[in-house]
Amino acid sequence: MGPRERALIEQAKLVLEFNWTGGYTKPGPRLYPHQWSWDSALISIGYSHYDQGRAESELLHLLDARWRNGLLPQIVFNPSFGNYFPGPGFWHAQESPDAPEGHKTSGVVQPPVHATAARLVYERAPDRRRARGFLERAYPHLAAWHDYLYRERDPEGEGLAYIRHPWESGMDNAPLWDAILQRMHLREDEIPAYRRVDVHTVSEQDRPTSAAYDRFAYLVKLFAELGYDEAGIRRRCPFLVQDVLFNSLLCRAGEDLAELASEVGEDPSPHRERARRTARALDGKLWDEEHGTYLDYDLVAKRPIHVYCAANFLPLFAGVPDAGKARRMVDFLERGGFGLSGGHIKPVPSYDVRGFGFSPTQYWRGPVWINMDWFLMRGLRRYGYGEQAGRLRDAIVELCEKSGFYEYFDPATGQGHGSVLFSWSAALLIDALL
Ligand code: 9WN
Repeated sequence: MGPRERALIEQAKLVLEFNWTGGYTKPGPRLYPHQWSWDSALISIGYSHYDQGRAESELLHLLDARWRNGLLPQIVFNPSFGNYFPGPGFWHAQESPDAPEGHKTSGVVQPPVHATAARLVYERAPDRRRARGFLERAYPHLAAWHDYLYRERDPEGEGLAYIRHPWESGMDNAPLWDAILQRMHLREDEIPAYRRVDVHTVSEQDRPTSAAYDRFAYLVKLFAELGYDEAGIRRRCPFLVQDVLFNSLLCRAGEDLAELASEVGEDPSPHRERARRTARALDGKLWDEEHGTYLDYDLVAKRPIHVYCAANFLPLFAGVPDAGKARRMVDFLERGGFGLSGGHIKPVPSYDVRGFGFSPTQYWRGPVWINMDWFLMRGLRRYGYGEQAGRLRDAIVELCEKSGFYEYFDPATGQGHGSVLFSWSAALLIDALL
C-alpha cells in the first residue's frame, strides 16, 4: 500500500472518530444523529480492522435495543438529539408490547447484514479468546433477529422475508417503489401532519420528494394505529415486497450465523437450512430469465417489479446464482447502464442510467453509493471476476479521494451529495483498502 492509500485510511478513521458518540457512530454528523441499523453493521466492518473494542460496542449497542419479538429496529434514538424526522413521538413504537425497555426506537427494520458483520468482527479479532465474550452476547440477539424475520415476515414459509416500508429496504426512494407509492392514493385527511428536517440540512433536490414522504409518514401512522401487530399490518399494509437486496443479505447472513452458532456451541443446521431455502427461493421466484438478473416481487399486486437497480445484483454477494447466471448478470452490469466495463460513468450507479426516472443526484434514483459497490465488489470476487471487482474497488477509492466521504456521488461527474463525512463510506473504504 502506498502513501496515498495510507493517508486516505487515516482520513477515513478521522470521519469515524468525528461521528463516534461514545456508544455508537452516527451515520452522518447532522443529517443522521441517531443509530441506524445497517449503517452500524457496515461501520463495525471498518472498525474491525483497527479497533476491536469499537467494532464490538457498535454492534452490541444496536443489538441491546432489539425488540422482545426479535425485531431489530432501523433506528435507536439518542435522547440528546431532537433534530430528525420522524422522531420517537411520531413512531409510537414504545406502545407496542414487543418494544424494548429502556430504548426508544423506530418500528421498522433494515437489511439484515448484522451476522455477516459480527462474523468479520469476531474472525478479525486480534485476541479470539476475548472476542468470545462479544460473540456470546451477540449470538442470541442475532439468532432472535433471524427467527423474527422467518416467523413474522415469511408467513407462507417461502424462504423470502417481506419488507413493509421503503425505509426497510435501505433504499428509500428507489424507482423500485414508484408503482406501489403511486398506487397509494391518499386523501388529504389521511396524510399525517409532519415537518421534515432533512431538507433544511442538505440540498432539497438530493432528497426524496414530499409526495414520497407523505407516503412514508402514512405507513408509519398505519403501523402505529395497528399497535405494531404484524398480522394486522400484513392484512392492511399497501406496501409488502419481497426484496432482492434484503433477502440476499439475509441469505448470506444466515450462512454467517451458522458459523457463529458452531463457535458458541449451538446447532448451526437450522440457520444453514433456512439460508439454503432463501437461496432457492431467490433463484426460483425472483430470477428473471428474460433479462438475466433478479427482480423484487410485489406481494400486494402479486407480480414482479420490473425495475433494474444495482441492488438487484446482490445475490452475487450471497453466492446464490450458478456460474451461468452470474455470467449473465455481469454482462448486464457491463452493458452500459451500470458502467462496469468502464466508459463515461463511475461504476455502479444505484439505478441504470438509461432507466426511466434516472437522476444522477437524487438519492437512490441513480447516484453511486459506496455500500452497493462494496457488496458487488465482494460478490464479483467470489465468482472469480477479479478485474471487474478491481474496478469497483478503484471507484470506491477514487470517489472518496477526489470528492470526500460523501453519502452518495453523481455517476457522471463523481461529485459528492447528501451528507458529508458519511460513516459507511469511510468504513467500507477502509475495508476495501485493507
Ligand atoms: C431513513 C442512515 C440512513 C441509511 C439509509 C438511507 C437514509 C434514512 C433517511 O439514511 O435513510 O432510514 O432519513 O433518509 O436511505 O439507507 O441507513 O444513513
